[in-house]
Amino acid sequence: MKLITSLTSPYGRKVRIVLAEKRIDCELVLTDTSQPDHAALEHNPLGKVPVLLMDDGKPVYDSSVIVEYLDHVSPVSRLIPNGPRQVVSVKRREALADGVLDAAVAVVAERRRPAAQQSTEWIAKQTGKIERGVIALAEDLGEKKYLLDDSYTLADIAAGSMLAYLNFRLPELEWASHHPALAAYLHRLEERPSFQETRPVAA
Ligand SMILES: N[C@@H](CCC(=O)N[C@@H](CS)C(=O)NCC(=O)O)C(=O)O
Repeated sequence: MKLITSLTSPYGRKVRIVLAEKRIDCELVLTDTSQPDHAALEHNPLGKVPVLLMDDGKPVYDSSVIVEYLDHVSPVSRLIPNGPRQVVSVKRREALADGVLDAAVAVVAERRRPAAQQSTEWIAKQTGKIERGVIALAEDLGEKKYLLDDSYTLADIAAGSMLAYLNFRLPELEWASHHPALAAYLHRLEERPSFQETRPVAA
């Protein structure tokens, strides 16, 4: 298998953490989606990373589909528990984390446009999604160790990748000072080898 991604994509990081936790070998193919002919375009009409190429070359996207596939491919360290209620608990939290990321990525992209073309209303709307999403996550976590009580799941990987991306690209949001229990949770997650091996690299 091959994973087309960048080292800064938080969605790609979620997949890389899952690969590490499940000890699945996968070649990384690094690409830069800001270039007109980047590698993902040939396999994903949306032109987004990550894209997983299965052994027969068939592409899988987006990140939520890839991680579900990977969890089924190997029984090592199951990250999506059995049972419809458990599955939906994990996938709903992954959707929340990915939705916050969509807003964060939109803010980062908007800020890269020439100053005169940037929309403060658009940035404020996206920032509202980020703030409400982080509050919902903090309330959900409460004082628990993981989002699903004592079980480390895909929900924690998605949440950890998202929170670390906020620190990486939007540190001025200072979410950690408003949510100390969530900050301690991220700190615990970042001690895991899978998180340490996949830290984003400034591009
Ligand atoms: N829902 C997608 C989002 C992927 C995404 O937005 N990736 C960004 C990089 S962080 C990208 O490829 N952007 C390039 C573009 O949208 O053209 C997923 O979960 O994989």
